[in-house]
Amino acid sequence: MRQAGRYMAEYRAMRERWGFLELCKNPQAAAEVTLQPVERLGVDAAILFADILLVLEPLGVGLEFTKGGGPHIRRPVRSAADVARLPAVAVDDAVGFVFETVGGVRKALADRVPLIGFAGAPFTLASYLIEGGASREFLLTKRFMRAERPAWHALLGRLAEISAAYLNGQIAAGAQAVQLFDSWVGTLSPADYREFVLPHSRSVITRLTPEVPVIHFGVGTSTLLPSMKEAGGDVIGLDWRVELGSTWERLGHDVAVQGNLDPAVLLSGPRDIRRAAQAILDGAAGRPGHIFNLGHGVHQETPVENVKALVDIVHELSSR
Ligand code: 1CP
Repeated sequence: MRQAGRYMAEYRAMRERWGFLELCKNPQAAAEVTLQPVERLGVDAAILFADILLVLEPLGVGLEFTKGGGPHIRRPVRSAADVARLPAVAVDDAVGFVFETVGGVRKALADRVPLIGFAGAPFTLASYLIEGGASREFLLTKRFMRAERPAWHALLGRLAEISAAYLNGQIAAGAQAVQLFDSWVGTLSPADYREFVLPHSRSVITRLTPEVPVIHFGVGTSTLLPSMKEAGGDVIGLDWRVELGSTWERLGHDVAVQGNLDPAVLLSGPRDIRRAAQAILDGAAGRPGHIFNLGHGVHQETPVENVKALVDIVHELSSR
């Protein structure tokens, strides 16, 4: 959950030298950033430093990251004609630098910890293409979805292919697990999720190289979780708005879960962090198939020593 980022001085130092996209496109520098939290925090897995939006750049929509760090699409997709105009993308050529980073990270890690790759799910990618950037209400996306049904499904079909190719490229290069981020899908009703999103997320997951664990994650998904499980994934990612124990029971213990500490807890201190971590571990009750994680990304204001404290606390409380 964004374990590399601006809350780390090492990352900020890299960002003084490179723009965000530049950093992603430099396999050596991106590998270095990937390893920073592994060295500094002692986490049990490395998370590839890249972005879900990198695959949108070859679509010619004018992807840029503004000074504040937020993504911006200069030529958003707003009509069926815009969808039809999107060029075919050879993912291997377009984001080969990401696959190169994966190879470099695996080599540097020498199997100390596994490497997790990731991609955006079709809905979340489409929301950036249509809105042109971040959004609160996703009104343009929701209007497009209904007003342009065939174009919506064509667009999500294209994005599912791209997302699957992006993940399979990472797997071929050495990623040992992958996470599908449907970060903003929690804005939809369960009925809309099932009609407009589920078939496309399922299509990503069914295309993936077998035997590689898939984590399927979204934010604000309490009412969508059973449908997300149906769409696929070996692990369902939970945010902090749900209680882990009862939610796992509701989903069924035949699927693994990941989560779900509120990243804002890391703004407090070790006592509160310990209490909150313990509550989550109590919810998991020692069952196999729980990956301790945050419920979403680390906030920029987070003191790095609190993240380190969390890692140590979880190791202590969950050691057998
Ligand atoms: O853990 C790590 O090592 C970080 C790797 C990582 C991941 C998993 C980055 C680097 N981006 C992502 C995924 C990502 N990117 C998601 C899904 C996760 C989530 O929900 O947060 C999303 C929605 C994006 C899009 C994106 N890229 C945003 C969100 C903007 C919004 O709509 O609110 C932002 C700010 C970026 C830029 C970005 N990507 C990654 C970093 C470290 C940053 C900050 C850029 C900077 O240094 O200025």
